[in-house]
Amino acid sequence: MWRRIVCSIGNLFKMGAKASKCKSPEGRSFPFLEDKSTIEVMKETRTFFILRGLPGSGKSSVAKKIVERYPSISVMASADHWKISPLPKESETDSSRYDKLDQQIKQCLGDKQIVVVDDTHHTRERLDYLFDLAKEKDYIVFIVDLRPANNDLDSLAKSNRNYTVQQLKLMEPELQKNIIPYYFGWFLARQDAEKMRTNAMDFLDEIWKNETFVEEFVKYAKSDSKENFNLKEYFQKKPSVLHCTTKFCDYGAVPNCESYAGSKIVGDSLSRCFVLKVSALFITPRTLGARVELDEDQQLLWPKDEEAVGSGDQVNLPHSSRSHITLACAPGEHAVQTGLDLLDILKAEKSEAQPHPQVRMEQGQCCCLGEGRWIMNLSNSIKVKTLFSGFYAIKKSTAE
Ligand code: 2AM
Repeated sequence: MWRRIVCSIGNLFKMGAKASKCKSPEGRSFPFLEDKSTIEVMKETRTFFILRGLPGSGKSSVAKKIVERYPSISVMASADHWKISPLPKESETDSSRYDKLDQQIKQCLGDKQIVVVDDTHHTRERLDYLFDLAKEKDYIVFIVDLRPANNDLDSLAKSNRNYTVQQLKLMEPELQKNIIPYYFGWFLARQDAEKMRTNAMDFLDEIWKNETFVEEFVKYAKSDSKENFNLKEYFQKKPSVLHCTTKFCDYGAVPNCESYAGSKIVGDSLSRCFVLKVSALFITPRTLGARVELDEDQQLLWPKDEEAVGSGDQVNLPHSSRSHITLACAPGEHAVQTGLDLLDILKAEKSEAQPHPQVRMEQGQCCCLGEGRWIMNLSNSIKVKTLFSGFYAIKKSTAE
């Protein structure tokens, strides 16, 4: 009966805790209800659940289970509670119908870490409105699709006397569509994101004390005032939620993104936690980023068609070499540049054209690759806890 967010894989990583069997009493499985590691990370993260499906598909029972699983940090906002019918009367507008529910949702965002919205969510307009609310408060969105087994609307209508098959059929086509996000990725838990930000700032502070760096970097930085150059001010454009992109989809416009979004591995991994290994920090005149080295299981989520890394070049890099977290960008630069800078650095590191100057730093060995490109390979890698999901809000800001 339920699709999309299901946890059936034999776990992709463990945080010391043993992966639990992922079965709910009805035989359905959800990492956020059953998987110990995911539950721990959920407690450190802000998540916004959008339960989606026809009336009677089981949304309310899942919503109830989420709230029971996370007492005191979660809240449910339900359309039923406010007597909102999924099919409006002709005289009704969405804004008046949803007024009370939306007031409740807005009040809960920020107040509670986990907000669960129980409604059919069968119109794109409504979803976009909720995606925006979640984005404003930096919540990670989990869409949970609940679909009737074999599309059996007759049984659903029989068990749910408020609706006829015809009415269900009006809502069904939209609910059959997969919602393709702007991008899929691993979103860092709040404390771990803070840890990464602190590490990045410490890195900037320390490297700025090194004369070799200052002299080399400032030459290439895109700044009119080289004398008063300030490294931290230069990198002040920062993403509000740190993440490691797996697949950029542009809401479906990117080739092959539908097959990625519909793949079993993605379906099995949505809303599940993963621990990523950060092995290096790097800086260029354009971006500041963290290199992420994926383990075998995490690589399964890396798009197969992505690399092509180095094709046409002399230096070939392994699959998923681009995986990274954007920490900040220079003025006028977009986050997408960070991955390109990382690939460029890795290729330069591999090429034997010239010896690279090295600087010893507190967290590791820092290497200059010319043209303002520096990478610090960490002596001790940093582990960051993340949740896998999509970013769905319609992009407005240029900082992402
Ligand atoms: P990032 O992964 O380097 O941070 C939204 O713009 C997110 O999708 C950003 O985080 C960005 O980069 C990533 N992104 C944007 N355009 C992209 C593209 N063409 N290819 C891959 N990732 C992209």
